[in-house]
Amino acid sequence: MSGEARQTEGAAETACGPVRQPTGNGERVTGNGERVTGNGERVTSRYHPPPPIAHEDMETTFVMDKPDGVRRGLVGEVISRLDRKGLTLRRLRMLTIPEEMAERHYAEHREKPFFGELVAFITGGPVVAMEWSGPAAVAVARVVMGPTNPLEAPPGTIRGDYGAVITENIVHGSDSAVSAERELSLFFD
Ligand code: RTP
Ligand code: MG
Repeated sequence: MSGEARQTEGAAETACGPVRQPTGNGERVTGNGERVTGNGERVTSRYHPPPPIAHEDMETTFVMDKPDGVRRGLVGEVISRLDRKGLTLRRLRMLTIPEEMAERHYAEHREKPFFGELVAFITGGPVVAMEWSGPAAVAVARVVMGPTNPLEAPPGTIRGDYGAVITENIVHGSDSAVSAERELSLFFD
């Protein structure tokens, strides 16, 4: 059904079902949710709620406020955005990452030209490591964060709203469920 309001006889219909203006003409709602208008017309809601999220869609992901995010006082902002998006905070730990741990965390970038700079940056101040869970948590966290390069991150994302350069993009989020498992065990076990 289109999301546009559609005008029917005395009623506007939206994606969420019929929306009726208060008429004051004796409308009533029956026990099964039907609305009966003053002239006896029966209006059945056409909103069908999505099915409950299947258990297998629930995920856990690793998110980290990087040293620039902590330094700039954005820890609360990051937590608040993930909270409001619907994820659940499970574990949280503040630490300064030792060099060897940083190299393991970013092992997939070991051969990249920016690896040394990346390790120096991530070990350069305290971070806040977090475990978040929820439906499709890995992808959901990355949507909230925005693309890696803040210049490509749209407003409304953490990196789009607060970042300016790719080397200081405020927050890390696992890129897959496998990475999440590895990163969570690195930081919490
Ligand atoms: P992250 O791992 O930190 O959550 O970021 P990401 O998945 O969005 O991006 P990824 O490709 O894993 O890169 C890791 C971090 O490396 C820095 N980077 N610097 N100088 C550069 O060209 C460059 N490219 C990437 C970024 O800070 C990125 O977050
Ligand atoms: Mg990454």
